[in-house]
Amino acid sequence: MLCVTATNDPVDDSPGEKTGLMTDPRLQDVVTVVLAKNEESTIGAAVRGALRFCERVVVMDGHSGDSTAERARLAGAEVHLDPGTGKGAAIRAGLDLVTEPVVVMMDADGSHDPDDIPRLAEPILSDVADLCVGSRFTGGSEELSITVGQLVRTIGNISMNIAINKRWGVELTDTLNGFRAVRRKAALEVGLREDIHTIEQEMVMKMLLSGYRVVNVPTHEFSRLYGESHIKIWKQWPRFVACGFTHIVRGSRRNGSAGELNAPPEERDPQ
Ligand SMILES: Nc1nc2c(ncn2[C@@H]2O[C@H](COP(=O)(O)OP(=O)(O)OP(=O)(O)O)[C@@H](O)[C@H]2O)c(=O)[nH]1
Ligand SMILES: [Mg+2]
Repeated sequence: MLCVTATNDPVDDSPGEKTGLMTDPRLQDVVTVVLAKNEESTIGAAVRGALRFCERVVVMDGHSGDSTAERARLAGAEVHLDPGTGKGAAIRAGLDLVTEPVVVMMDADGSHDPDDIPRLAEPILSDVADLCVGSRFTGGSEELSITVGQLVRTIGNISMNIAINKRWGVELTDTLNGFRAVRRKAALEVGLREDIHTIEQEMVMKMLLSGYRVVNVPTHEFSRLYGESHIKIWKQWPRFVACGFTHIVRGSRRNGSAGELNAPPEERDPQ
């Protein structure tokens, strides 16, 4: 069914088809959690794209005031309301409610390409990593420095990469990208607490602190197609700095490893 949104663009509300699952049956262990707040123009394409590679797509709806939830359902997703306190809280709630061993997290604003889902999941499915973050620095981005706010975020991202690499002796190129795959059990074990977008850096640092393997693979980032960013960088930057600082100075319980896709896996339960 084709509808017309407030943007006057035709929106496809047809359900997704699971075409990618036929080529790699291991993808049955993967669920995609899509984070969406007021993304009615792009949610359908995001869900249909993800459904090509996953049995199940779960949309965490940030109490959207538009038709995001309805369009997500029409496209074939299971939709849940998030706790209402930000993207981080939505991610934590999503990790709690899914049961699949590998969770891909994807934005709904059209900036992430669902075709990258198998590439993100691969290091976890083949047990060479526990967290795989898409790298915009090796995969390219249309969003790194168009506005002053984006430039500030890019500088913050590079500074965070350098600090994390120095602290844990690793070589990560992007630690803040929300497009990532994680071993669910490990993500639950490290005890994530952040309510807002800071959960992305918290996840990387807590996984490294706990000895989990963190890698990057190249993924391309497109510009958000419609609507507005939910990051209020001029208001939220102190929280980003405080979150980074807290975990970087904390004592290490075990040494993490990163960037080594061929490192021998430690003995751990792959689930
Ligand atoms: N469920 C839920 N999703 C959210 C919330 N805040 C943001 N999102 C979604 O999380 C994704 C990332 O948020 P964005 O505002 O695009 O953040 P960003 O990609 O870092 O910022 P831009 O590059 O400016 O788009 C989008 O799909 C949002 O709709 C929230 O409170 N709850
Ligand atoms: Mg975005």
